[in-house]
Amino acid sequence: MSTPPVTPELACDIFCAVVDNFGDIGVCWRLARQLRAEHGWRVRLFVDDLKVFHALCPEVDAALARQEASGVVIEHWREPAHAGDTLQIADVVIEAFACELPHAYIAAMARRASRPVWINLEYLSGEDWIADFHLRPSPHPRYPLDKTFFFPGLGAGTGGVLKERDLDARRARFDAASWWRERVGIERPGDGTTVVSLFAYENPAVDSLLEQWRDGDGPVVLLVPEGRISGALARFFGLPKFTAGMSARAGALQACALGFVEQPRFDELLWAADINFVRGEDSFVRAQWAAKPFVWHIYPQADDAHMPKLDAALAHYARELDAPAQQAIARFWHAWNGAGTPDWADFWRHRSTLDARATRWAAELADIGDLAGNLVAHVTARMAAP
Ligand code: TRH
Repeated sequence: MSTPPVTPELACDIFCAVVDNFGDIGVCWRLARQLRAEHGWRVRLFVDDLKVFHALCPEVDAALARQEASGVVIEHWREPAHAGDTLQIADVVIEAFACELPHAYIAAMARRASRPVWINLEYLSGEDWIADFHLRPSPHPRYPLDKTFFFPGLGAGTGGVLKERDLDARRARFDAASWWRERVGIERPGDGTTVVSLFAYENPAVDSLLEQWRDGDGPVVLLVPEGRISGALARFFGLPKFTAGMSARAGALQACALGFVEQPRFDELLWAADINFVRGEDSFVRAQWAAKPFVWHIYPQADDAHMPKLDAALAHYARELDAPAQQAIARFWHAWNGAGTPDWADFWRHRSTLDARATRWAAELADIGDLAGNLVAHVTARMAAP
């Protein structure tokens, strides 16, 4: 649900430490743009790794200490003590994924006449306990400051997930034919072909899946953004590498490697495909808004701690499906995450059920309200409180 701006000039600082890959900055960059564009907030984004940021936003220059893109001020967060050249403390401070704020900054927050609203934005999870912990305050041990835990989630009572106001309209306007010519360099495949997008970490299950697509009855076009899975594609096709612009064929399978594109264009890949393999956090969310069947390669954690999160997401997404479809999707998602061997035919025979569910699920998820709007509503209520 969208909320009008609290004040046009409300200032917000977002701190983001890039742990690995693209998800940390991916989420923060999307949130920063949305707070600026849709809620009129004045946003500064502190990021410790501008090279990774550059991949998502090519206009970011990794050599600059301070710059601006899409109306957001971007500061290179160089060392833990650095928090901008001046210690101007914003009205709202968002610490993403429990990255530690500079001590000098926290001390200055405590000195500020009107205390900032301090939010710890957590990682997304579909687990039930999220709703109980969402918006819980945690007092600072030394300063008169409260930090509030903001939990993105897939169910009622959570912070929801990010969704731009114009996303559905952009999806409706998507010109698939032009996209295929421009990005893949071939004509859009006909209805008899299954188009699969593959954004994943290294995955031992991919060889078996590639074999099944190669030996299957129907043609499959596989779109693979260059990245961690590209080596497996190269080995499968007997190529030295599988980089942007390359394509390869084997049996019923044609694979095309795509270059990494700026973040706002990533959705187009998901709209162009019939089914999307996604990973981490942000692409997982975008696949849900694409309203197409998808398979999640969850970020692997020690001791299989990620498996309950995978099952919690399945419980939301696959609820309502009949038992055979529910079991097939669970088998396939588990196999893609290391438990078993993926069986494409067993999974894809439920295609029409999965198509219909994907559309309904996108509507259900939208009912929770978008994360940026929910965050703004929370801050507005906090600031209005006596
Ligand atoms: O890259 P990810 O695996 O990110 C992460 C990190 O590993 C992080 O540490 C972890 O905590 C988190 O997952 C859960 O996957 P994710 O989250 O999907 O982020 C990928 C981003 O890259 C997403 O914002 C989309 C973007 N992207 C582009 O902008 N252009 C592209 O061409 C592609 C393929 C992706």
